[in-house]
Amino acid sequence: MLPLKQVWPAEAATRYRAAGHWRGETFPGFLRQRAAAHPGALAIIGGTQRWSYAELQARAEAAAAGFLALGLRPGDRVVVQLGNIPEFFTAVFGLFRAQMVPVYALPAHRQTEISHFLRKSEAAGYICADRGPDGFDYRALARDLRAAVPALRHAVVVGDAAEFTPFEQLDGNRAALPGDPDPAAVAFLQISGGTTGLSKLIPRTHDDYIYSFRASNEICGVTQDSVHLIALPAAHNFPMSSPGHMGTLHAGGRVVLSPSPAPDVAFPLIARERVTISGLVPPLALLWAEAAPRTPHDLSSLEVLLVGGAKLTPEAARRVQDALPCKLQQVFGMAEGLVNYTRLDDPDALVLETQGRPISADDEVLILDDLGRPVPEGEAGHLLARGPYTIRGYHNDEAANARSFTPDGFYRTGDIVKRTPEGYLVVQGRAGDHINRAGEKISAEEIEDHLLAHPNVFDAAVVSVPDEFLGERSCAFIIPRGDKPRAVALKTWMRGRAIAEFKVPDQIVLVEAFETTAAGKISRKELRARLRARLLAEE
Ligand code: J2J
Repeated sequence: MLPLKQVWPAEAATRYRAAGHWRGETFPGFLRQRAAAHPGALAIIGGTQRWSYAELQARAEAAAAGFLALGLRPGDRVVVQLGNIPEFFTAVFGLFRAQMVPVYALPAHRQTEISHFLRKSEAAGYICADRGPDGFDYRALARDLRAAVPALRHAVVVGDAAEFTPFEQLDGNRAALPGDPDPAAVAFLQISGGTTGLSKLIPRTHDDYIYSFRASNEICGVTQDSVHLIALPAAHNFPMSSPGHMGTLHAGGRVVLSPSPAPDVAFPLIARERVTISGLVPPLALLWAEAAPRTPHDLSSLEVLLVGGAKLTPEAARRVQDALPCKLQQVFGMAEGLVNYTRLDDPDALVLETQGRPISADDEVLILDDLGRPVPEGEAGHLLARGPYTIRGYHNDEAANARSFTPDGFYRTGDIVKRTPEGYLVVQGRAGDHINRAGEKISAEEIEDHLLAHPNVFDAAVVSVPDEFLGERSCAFIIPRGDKPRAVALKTWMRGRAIAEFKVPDQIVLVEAFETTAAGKISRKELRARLRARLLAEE
């Protein structure tokens, strides 16, 4: 099994420790401390369950002992595919406690994605629920995974487990549990937005990740009095750490799980639990803004709404700010590390028109032109970042590492930004060809590869198109071969590829040929840009 590592140069690590960023805390360690200090305080509220810190800790310990009893070993990776249910936390803290490594998948992922995560991480286990809120049967997926990935030894299912291990019955000898992990060790693998090809795995350490949400708590005002509604998928990096459920648990606050971000589900929960903070992607923030003035539910407990994951335009930001009885905080982050926030006491101009500034004084940010030279202040360029919670490399992916990191350790974010005189970043767009569909990142290349597998597709180019609701939607340009495929049939066929539904192209346009220059071939990137321009000109 390839070892998991995330290594900062010794000089940087020493500096981050001396600055107090890395404090030697670990996930099992901080949960144990909260449970000892405030055993009766509520930690997790979801469905009909209301768990105190002591209860969460006890359940995590039982799950940890159960994982060991199954035959999983410390260091084993386990893909966790759970929605916003309390068992997500039992699973994840149970794995941490047993020194196993969660690999976070989203409920929307299907066999194509999950088998990639299993293989790339060399996982020995998979945890899912029996069914999703949409009725999808994850046990059928678990069967397919077992057949496709022989190294997968254990599938554990929350709810009706069928032939798999029932999650609820996990237990074992707690005396056999290992001690706490090394704070510098990799705690989990997060999933990248997948800008080129399939998603990459992001190794995050206890030290670096805990720093990112502990510092986020301070910036977002999260304390033990906070009640945080998790309306986005809990496994996504934003609701997990900016400041997210992990930040909230670290502070000793309360996490309320919403099975859906829709106002008719989230608003009653806000009123009932007196929610103080939540985080949303821009399209959902606009939905909330639309619904808030007419809702019978009392939203007056809300103090902060974080919006990020995709660009919130100044106009949209104003609508959100005007309609909701709380402060708007923009957040521009990435699972690889760097997170920027507008601050709660910032003037309107910054809150509405920028995506904030970095968390840490030790975040190093470069804005470079195409040739790698710093752009003049105020001009747009490529954003690169390095710092105490930005990774230095992906897991098991030399080619991606060579592309995505500079020799001196800066991560190339792929985002195009400019910096205001106050040092705040404004996102202008991105250099790569992914589609940011309501915060879900879709790699154009990955979708083109699927389309090219269709017998009647000669060539395919996938581009992003501005969309009033989603921010961006995907459009696939297809040159047919033989019988022209129908758009509906192609979409159905794409679904048959066992991919997340959000990756199925929103729009399909059949064309005779792709425009090429007199010189003949043009790059994929240039081709996508031209097709996008053509579509916009026609609309
Ligand atoms: C424009 N683009 C944004 C924003 C992210 C906090 C918040 C978000 C994420 C996230 C995260 C944006 N305006 N406000 O992990 O901790 C785009 C950029 C970025 C990419 C990262 C967090 N906020 N983006 O969205 O790993 O293109 O993380 O590089 O999913 O989302 O995507 P992801």
